[in-house]
Amino acid sequence: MTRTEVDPQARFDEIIEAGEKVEPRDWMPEAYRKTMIRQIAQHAHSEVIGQQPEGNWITRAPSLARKAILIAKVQDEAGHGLYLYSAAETLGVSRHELNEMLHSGRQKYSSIFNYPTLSWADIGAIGWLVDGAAITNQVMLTRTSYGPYSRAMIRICKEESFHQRQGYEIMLALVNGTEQQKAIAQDAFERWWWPSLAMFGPPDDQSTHTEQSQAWGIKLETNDELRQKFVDMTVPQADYLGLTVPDPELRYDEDSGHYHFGEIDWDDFWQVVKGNGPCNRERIAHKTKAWDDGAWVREAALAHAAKQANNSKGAEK
Ligand code: BYC
Repeated sequence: MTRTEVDPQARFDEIIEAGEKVEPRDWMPEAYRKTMIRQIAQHAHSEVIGQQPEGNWITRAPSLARKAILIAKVQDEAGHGLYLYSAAETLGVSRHELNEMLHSGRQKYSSIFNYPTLSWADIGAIGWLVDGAAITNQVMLTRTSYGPYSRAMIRICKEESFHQRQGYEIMLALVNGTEQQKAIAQDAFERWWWPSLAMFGPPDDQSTHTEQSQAWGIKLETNDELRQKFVDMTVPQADYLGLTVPDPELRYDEDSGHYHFGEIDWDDFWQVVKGNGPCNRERIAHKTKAWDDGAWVREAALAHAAKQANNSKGAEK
């Protein structure tokens, strides 16, 4: 083989080994491309579907300021979806195809968005716990091996930190309020705690993709490592709020310097992943309807772009 004919697999391995980024123009193994499409698409779909549980409270936010903040947050999630669909498109798949795969159940979105938002405190709990869990995972992903995904993550993480703070601040206001407000904060915390821990994915010994994804530098930490990091960070925050973690087995282990926590209900997690959670059907029905209702906008935008292109061709002549 001549110097100019570098073996593409060897070049790919070199990039991964050196901790450099794989870029869209680079050769990559087909299985790497498929894994990246699966993960980025699942992530994008989660951002977009994740607007629904929070959007549910925009009309009922308790003040004008809270409403404005919540609108901004939900809008950010739509923006995250757009960065991520764009990153996925660099792998040779269209946003249209990805949406079709989501609607037909061939692609997933995060389990966490299949639970209902029953009170205003749920908006606080989602920001604090769900965005907190998301950041724990996404800070790792800023260093992931696929360039466009890692760069999207840097921007997303900055916005997620604001989201987490706004959620914590809602909880802080509630726990410093009336007895009833404290009670709804505790109730929301209890309902979101376990699903937030499950959000990190199955235990390492049951995770299908972790080993290969670690070898490719896609995942730099495992599901269990990230879950532990999240628990260690969040329990002291719950203590500060005066909320009780709904886990009788929770205790701080002096030797390891970590919190020990109880068993997650993995049957419930898999039921939700399979489509049988409390809100799966509603979420997909709503998402599909929005996609169908928006078809005319996409068609009009395409017709406009074609007209512009035609006009500029005419001007060139
Ligand atoms: N839900 O081998 P594993 C946000 C699936 S949104 C559903 O460990 P992997 C926000 C997994 O797909 C942020 N399915 O997989 C937005 C696989 O099935 P398939 C969302 C799950 O990929 C709005 C099987 O289980 N964040 O922040 O190595 C408002 C085995 O799992 C889940 C991301 O999407 C789950 N929770 O690791 C507020 C992060 N977990 O695909 C906030 C990007 C696992 O073979 N994604 N499965 O059929 C990742 O980092 C990884 O994909 C995961 C899973 C850590 C989630």
